[in-house]
Amino acid sequence: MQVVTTHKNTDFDAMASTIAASILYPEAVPVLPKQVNPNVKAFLSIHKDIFKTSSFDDIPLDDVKRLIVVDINSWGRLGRIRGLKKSKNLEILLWDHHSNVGDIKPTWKCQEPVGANITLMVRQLKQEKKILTPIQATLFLAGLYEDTGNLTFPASTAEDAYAAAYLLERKADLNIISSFLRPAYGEKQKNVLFEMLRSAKRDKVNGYSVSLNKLNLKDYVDNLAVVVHMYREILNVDAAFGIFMDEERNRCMIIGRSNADGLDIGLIMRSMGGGGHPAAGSAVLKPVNPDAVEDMIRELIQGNQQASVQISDLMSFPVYTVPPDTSMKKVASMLRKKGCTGFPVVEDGKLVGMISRRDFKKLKKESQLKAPVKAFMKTDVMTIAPGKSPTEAARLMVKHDIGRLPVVENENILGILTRSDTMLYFYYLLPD
Ligand SMILES: [Mn+2]
Repeated sequence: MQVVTTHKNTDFDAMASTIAASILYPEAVPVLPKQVNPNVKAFLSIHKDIFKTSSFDDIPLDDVKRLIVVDINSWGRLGRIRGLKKSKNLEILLWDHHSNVGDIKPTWKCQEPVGANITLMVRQLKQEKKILTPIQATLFLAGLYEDTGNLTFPASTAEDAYAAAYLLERKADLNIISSFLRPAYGEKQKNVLFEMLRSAKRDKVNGYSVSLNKLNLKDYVDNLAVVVHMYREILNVDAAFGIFMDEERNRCMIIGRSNADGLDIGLIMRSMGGGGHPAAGSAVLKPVNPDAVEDMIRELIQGNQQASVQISDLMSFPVYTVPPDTSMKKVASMLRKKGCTGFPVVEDGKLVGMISRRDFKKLKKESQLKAPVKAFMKTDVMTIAPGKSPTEAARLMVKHDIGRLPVVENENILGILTRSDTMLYFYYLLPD
């Protein structure tokens, strides 16, 4: 058996490197330690179906013949797998960008002092002509940016920038990245925020509390998205827009942030030639009259509501359900046949529980396969109404760490919303 793993308190670089290694070594099972950083955890909870990782509890240590360690070179910072330290005949491959001397003695290594470990792996993926999906590229670039402070930390190298360019070419999504990373907030950004707060106004558009703020920038300020993000939080409005006239570059930059379910910033920004997702987006225009931009945004918010996507547009149906007295054996074979990861359990048309592949871990003996599903199903089931927004669904999935939400109206199951359904929405892969 081959395993790839990384350090405890897993950050984006470590997580990205683990996934990248599982592409370079397709036989290797990616294993994450129990402790991962909160932002990585949030990312994982909505991307779990795409980035399948195991925990050490599922790995029989004695079977591990090859261990691939990424982004760390000391045993002490690995999880339970450090039990292998004394193991003989274990092949160890190391990918690490730290130059300190560690106590892992690899059979083979790629160790270079670059800003992010994922840089080394992206170079290899590129050499081997492995195809990356936009979602993989997004994760990898998140790791690269986090470890290099968006390529501003002194440890950043040209190699890191080449890797970043390659990931952007592979369509890494910067909006997704900025919503998961904590970006830099410095003196320049502080000044812009202060200016914006001094002239802040709030009003109601289409029932939403909105603040639009126009500002002339004397020189270039990066990370304005962070400023607009904080501005919205301080004003506590449903949506905030910064309309920035950049005199030096002779252009107008529009950044929006929304916290309201029906108010889709991505939709508004796309109408202006930009892009984004429901909670965040931006557009860059040629020099225009900022008042005209403000009017345009107001009109787009007015027309926004009908266009907003609801759960019922995304959910999968019909739903395969099982009655509570179905045997676990039957459920297992149905899961395989239908290619599902779980089923709602329904009695007299009412939802009484959920059974998922994970629940099969509760089975201790072969004979328990004869037991009815109601003995192993989860009974406190989270559901969602068809008229709710995908943002609301994503919030529930992240908060309760669940992969599928039954869509229920008047106690009837209409469909089921999976992580992948929700992700399609966030990455705008929906057909128009
Ligand atoms: Mn790192």
